[in-house]
Amino acid sequence: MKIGIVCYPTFGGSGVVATELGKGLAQKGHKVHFITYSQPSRLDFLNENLFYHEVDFRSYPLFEYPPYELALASKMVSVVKNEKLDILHVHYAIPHASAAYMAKQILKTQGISIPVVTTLHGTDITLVGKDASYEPVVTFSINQSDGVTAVSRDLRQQTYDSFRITQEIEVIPNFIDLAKFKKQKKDHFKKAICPNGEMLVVHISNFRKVKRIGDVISVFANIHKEIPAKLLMIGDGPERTKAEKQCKELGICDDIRFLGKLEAVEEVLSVADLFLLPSEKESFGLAALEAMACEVPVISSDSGGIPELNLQGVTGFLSPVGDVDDMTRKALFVLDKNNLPRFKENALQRAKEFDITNILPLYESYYTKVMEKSVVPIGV
Ligand code: GMT
Repeated sequence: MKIGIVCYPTFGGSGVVATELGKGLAQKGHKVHFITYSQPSRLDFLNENLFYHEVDFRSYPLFEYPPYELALASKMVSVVKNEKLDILHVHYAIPHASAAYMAKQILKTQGISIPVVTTLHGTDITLVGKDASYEPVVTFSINQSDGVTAVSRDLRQQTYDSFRITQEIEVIPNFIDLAKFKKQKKDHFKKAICPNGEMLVVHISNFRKVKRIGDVISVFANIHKEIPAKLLMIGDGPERTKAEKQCKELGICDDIRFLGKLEAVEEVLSVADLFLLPSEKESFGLAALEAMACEVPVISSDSGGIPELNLQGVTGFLSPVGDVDDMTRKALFVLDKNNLPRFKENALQRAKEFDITNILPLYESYYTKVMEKSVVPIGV
């Protein structure tokens, strides 16, 4: 198959999923063409089946906001035509689904038919997409897609609840490549961070409000009162400064380090004992899956699609959003030396269910189904 993948090339979860999907498909022999405004951060290996097309959007004195969506649609038109793509798969509805609709209509006038699959990732539905400034376009472009997938059952339901959807939405969960993303032996690293055998707690996100970074610090501060522990904060974003201030106020700066954006998060996760994900909303929680793949149990909120991944009392625990005390109690239970090995093992076993080898075939057969459905009968 010749597949065009459109995504945000940044550190966000949707970009990571799209890039890993493209890499996996390329390894299976499909030709995969990425169409993005810069090279996806994880598109790091050379493969004869992988191609990258940069969307060039020009600035012009008249444009306060350069019309990225138009440049993207134009690039989609040229890549579909020149590379004779079979299908376009866009990740994150805004603005990728509407740009794909525009490209599809332009191509139709040239006698070219291209099926479009839109994958909904989370905030494109639960936050930004719902906003009145985008909602009509999001609803329209989801309904005009030839196929729509959501990364969890909860996100599918939220989409049906928040938009007037006439499409059937298929759930294809996020995945991880366990052959690459796994616990590494990094004892020296653990010794450097936790010289006195402290427990290592980790949080990874883009530090937006929705991640409830303040709860991460509060839960850690409570753990720290009870047992020797260190916290590593990985990622960056608008809430970081506030979180650093909170650490200072609590007087625990010496035991918390903000590492910023890191490429090789598996190196840090390999030495972690617990992962915190207290998000307000989370359609799936790819960061938690990455932690579990490195044998790290998870204390999370029970919001969105997280319960479809993190199993209560098995791979960690879930608490109501904002219930810092409950999260603390559960974190201390998991970190108890008599319990930790069992939770670590369970986390890994659960992560294996989301291995790329199980999920990639779901996308391949979904593409085939959509392509078969979209074939225009001769004479119509
Ligand atoms: O919100 C983020 O962390 C980024 C966002 C994205 O689309 O880039 O992540 C969403 O998609 C991820 C991949 O499908 C999911 O694992 C995240 O749960 C989801 N984030 C939210 O729903 C807040």
